[in-house]
Amino acid sequence: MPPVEMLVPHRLPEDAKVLLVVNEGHEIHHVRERGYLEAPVRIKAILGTLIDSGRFRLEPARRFPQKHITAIHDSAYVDFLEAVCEKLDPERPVYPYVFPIRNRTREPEDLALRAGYYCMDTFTPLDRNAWRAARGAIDCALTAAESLSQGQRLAYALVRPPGHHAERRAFGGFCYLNACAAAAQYLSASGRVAILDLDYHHGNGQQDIFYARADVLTVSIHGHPRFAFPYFTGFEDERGEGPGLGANINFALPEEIDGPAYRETLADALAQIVCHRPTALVVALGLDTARRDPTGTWSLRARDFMENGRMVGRLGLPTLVVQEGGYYTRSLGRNALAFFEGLTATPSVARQSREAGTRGGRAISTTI
Ligand code: SP5
Ligand code: ZN
Repeated sequence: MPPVEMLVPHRLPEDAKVLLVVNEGHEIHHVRERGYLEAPVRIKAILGTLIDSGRFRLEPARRFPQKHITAIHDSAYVDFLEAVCEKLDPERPVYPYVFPIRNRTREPEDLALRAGYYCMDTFTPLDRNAWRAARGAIDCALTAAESLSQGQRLAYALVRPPGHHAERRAFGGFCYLNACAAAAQYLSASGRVAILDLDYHHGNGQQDIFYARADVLTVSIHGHPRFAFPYFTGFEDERGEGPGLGANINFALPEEIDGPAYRETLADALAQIVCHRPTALVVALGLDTARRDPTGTWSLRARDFMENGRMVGRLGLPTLVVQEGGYYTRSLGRNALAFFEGLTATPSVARQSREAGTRGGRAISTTI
């Protein structure tokens, strides 16, 4: 079979394109410390490749009320983030350094101590624009989620800072607000939802947020916490609690994994998602599973991302993809594009784009 890109018409009709919502203001959050990998160039690298492909339709983000954030985050945490970030000197980010591992009952007054009260590591700073940028990412994810609820079958929230490490009341791992969780929460108003986290690092944020919920399934495929961040979560015996028991599934994989081995686990994860019978799927797309990623140890290549996308697309679910990690700038664009080529290559997605009103003859389905 020839490569997928040769099978798809060069100019897609607008309604056959993937809806793309980009966090326009993301550059305001820029931690300039050497070695801080979560940098604005990540979005630029992906966006350039996507635009050149002609397969995406850009839509501006709409503003959503704060209640969508407090639906998934503790309101004291949200107030803290907003108030503190606005107060900071733009040149002076605050790094947490003391953590309440013995007693969490009293929130300290001192700003740097409060940072530790609400944080899980020492490398994710609070800075002047972290709140505003993270809020922008939430608006993008919600704009894309809303489009799904209006009949769009596939949307991509291309955002930074990432969100999947942000828990109900904690930031860390370069994340402040959990955009994929906000989108899943939004979509859960109209039916069961599944989150599939494909980032190299465990999706502890949405695990924490939905741990006791049966209606939102959280699945994560990641490097085993014995060697991979966030180190203290992501074990396979974390299965949910109360009504949510069984609705959290972790696949903790070894340090070395290639494309075929990864797909064996992905197939298991997708089978679990089918069992949950969701009405919508949120994919937390980390590209740090790629070869040469400085935070990961795996070796996926563009063709693997395409195959992964193809497998996810075969579920035939309305799908929202939210960008998470991925730090090897040179391959970010091609790997993201390959994932979407795979996603849109499936007959089921093509069938849906016909239903969504794609003109006959130019539909993706006619070429596959
Ligand atoms: C969203 C995501 O992929 N987060 C990944 C977090 C993994 N971080 C690895 C730890 C990096 C610590 N480096 C400290 C650099 C600042 N001195
Ligand atoms: Zn990651």
